[in-house]
Amino acid sequence: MRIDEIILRELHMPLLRPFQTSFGVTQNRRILLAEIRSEGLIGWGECTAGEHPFFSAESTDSAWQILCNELAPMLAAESPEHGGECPRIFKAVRGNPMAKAALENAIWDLEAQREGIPLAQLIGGVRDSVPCGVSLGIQSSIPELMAIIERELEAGYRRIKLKCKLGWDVDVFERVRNRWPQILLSCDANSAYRLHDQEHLESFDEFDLLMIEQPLWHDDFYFHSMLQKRLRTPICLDESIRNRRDALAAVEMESCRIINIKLGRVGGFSEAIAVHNAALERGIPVWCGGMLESGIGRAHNIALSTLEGFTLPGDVSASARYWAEDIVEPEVTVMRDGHIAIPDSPGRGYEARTELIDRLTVRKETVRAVALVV
Ligand code: OSB
Ligand code: MG
Repeated sequence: MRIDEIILRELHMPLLRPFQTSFGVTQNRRILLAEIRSEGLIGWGECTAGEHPFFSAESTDSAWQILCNELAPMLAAESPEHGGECPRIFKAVRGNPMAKAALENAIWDLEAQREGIPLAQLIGGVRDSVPCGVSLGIQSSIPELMAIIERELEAGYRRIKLKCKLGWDVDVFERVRNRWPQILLSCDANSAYRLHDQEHLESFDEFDLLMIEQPLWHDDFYFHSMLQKRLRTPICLDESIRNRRDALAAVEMESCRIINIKLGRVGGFSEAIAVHNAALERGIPVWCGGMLESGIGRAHNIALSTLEGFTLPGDVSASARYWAEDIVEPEVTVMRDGHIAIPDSPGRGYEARTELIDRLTVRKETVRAVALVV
């Protein structure tokens, strides 16, 4: 595949509602998109870094720097045939998985278009629809949260995940469980707790949660494994799992019983598939995490979720929950049964709305292969 040009953009996209986690509040997303033009086709990828380096070390600004000055020139010089070649091409650059994923995922999208098949099919997906859950931020009151849950269940979502921290956990779980004894309910601490909270975390067991996501340090396996021994509720790791080796270590040490796979966090489709395969072989269920993506990242998450091991509802939900207007056509919608249907057109299956993208763009940089003049 000859790469003609790589266009990098930063878009400003205000969320419909602020999203609060234990590490902060997000209101305005600064989203980086990679557009790769190759032989008449266009692949798109999204960098899922946050505005600040709070979830992981990457941020919009650090990823922009690495994309423009390191990764895009490397990729343009190589013209890979397959998305699976990207990890080798980017190997010299340590870390920066979200920046790498933006480019790698755009190459997978291009490859699927060139083959004339949906991206889900290219990666070996086995589902024609994927079950969806919602991730609900910390609210200013329990009644507000209850009203939101009611609405999301009404819309068909099959799992409710509550962001939590000290002061927004057991009282909330109790109220929600009393009202909805049967629903799939989970929580995500984003590393809000420490070992001295162990007894408090043990008290979560009575709420019959599907899982507790990343209760302890963002980079830990050992203490999660100590904690898992004391809990009936499965631990799910998100932040800690950066690659297949991490997944193997976590499973081996019994640090978790469930794994959240995020394309950005692991550096793109190649590593996401490798994590999935490792988990599947070991009987560990996985699900697809979300990072408040635009429709481009969302399209990739949907394709990923079609792999066999994605047996739990993911944090992949409708565009209209996040944006007044999404940058893809059609927008991502969820059916009454809480599933998203897999598109059957070639590539990612959701068209980029280029005029809207141009209107939302605040900076843009084009990278081309340096012509070899002999
Ligand atoms: O930990 O899963 C997380 C959003 C930003 C950063 C981290 C996380 C999240 C979410 C949002 O939970 C999921 C979504 O995109 O709806
Ligand atoms: Mg999480």
